[in-house]
Amino acid sequence: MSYNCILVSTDGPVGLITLNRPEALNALNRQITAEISAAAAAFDADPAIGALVVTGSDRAFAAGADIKEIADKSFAEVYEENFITATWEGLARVRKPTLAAVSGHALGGGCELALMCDIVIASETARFALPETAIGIIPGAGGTQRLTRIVGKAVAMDMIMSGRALSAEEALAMGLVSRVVAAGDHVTEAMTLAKTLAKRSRPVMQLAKEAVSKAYETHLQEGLYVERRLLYATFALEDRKEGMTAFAEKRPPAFRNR
Ligand code: CO8
Repeated sequence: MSYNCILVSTDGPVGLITLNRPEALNALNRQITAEISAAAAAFDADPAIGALVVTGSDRAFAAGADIKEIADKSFAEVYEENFITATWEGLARVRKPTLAAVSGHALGGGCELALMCDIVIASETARFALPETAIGIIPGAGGTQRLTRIVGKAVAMDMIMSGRALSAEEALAMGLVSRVVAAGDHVTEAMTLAKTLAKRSRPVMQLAKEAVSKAYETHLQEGLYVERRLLYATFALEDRKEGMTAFAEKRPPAFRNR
């Protein structure tokens, strides 16, 4: 299969997916999310592959959902398209070990994409944030659920309500990431770790993953369902339209609370 928005390669038993929309800081449009999910599913099904690494560029892992693509959507459209569920969640469904190698911006959906992976390796330049409320929506690809389970209510509320960004070191202290490495070393570190994991027994790794995931996924599906309904509801607001239009026009938003 050929892809337009991602680069796909292998190094021995490790599959590497590199987000490749540099003109938009790897903003996640429908095509790139579909391609990430398709590539992840293909690696998951490939018996030669034992682990997957997902990365972006040095400047941006991903700067969130593509605001320009969704700016004109209505509630009916995002609800009918089942916007997130339809293409975004392929990485979360992979049964083999998944690693995110993050440098630069991991914002909104980009942060959520990293949180879908089992292990997050950060470059010291990485910054994690959920800035959605500033443009009139709420996180919708697991941010309110996965982040809260990892960092707890206080930090999750702070990040989601204020858009506060975490540095790589803060993310390490709070458990979002497991390793911080020097700028530029994140992919090498992730690939080296992925090769180690890929050499272990496949079923044992999958069982370990399933067991750890269960520790915090119980009731997650319910939480994700509620989150999605509430995200779609923001598309009924004039303020959501204003937030995204203001971003595209490079001006501060003028919210009218409706
Ligand atoms: N969407 C679309 N385009 C983007 C995005 C984005 N999220 N982020 C950056 N770009 C584009 C810019 O518009 C710009 O394009 P152009 O050159 O044509 O103007 C290009 O990428 C480079 O960006 P900047 O010039 O802004 O670069 P800076 O270094 O000045 O700033 C930032 C980098 C801080 C990352 C800045 O671009 C920014 O704030 N981006 C938006 C971040 C954001 O708000 N992300 C959250 C998006 S919402 C989300 O992820 C919710 C997920 C669920 C959605 C479900 C919908 C139903």
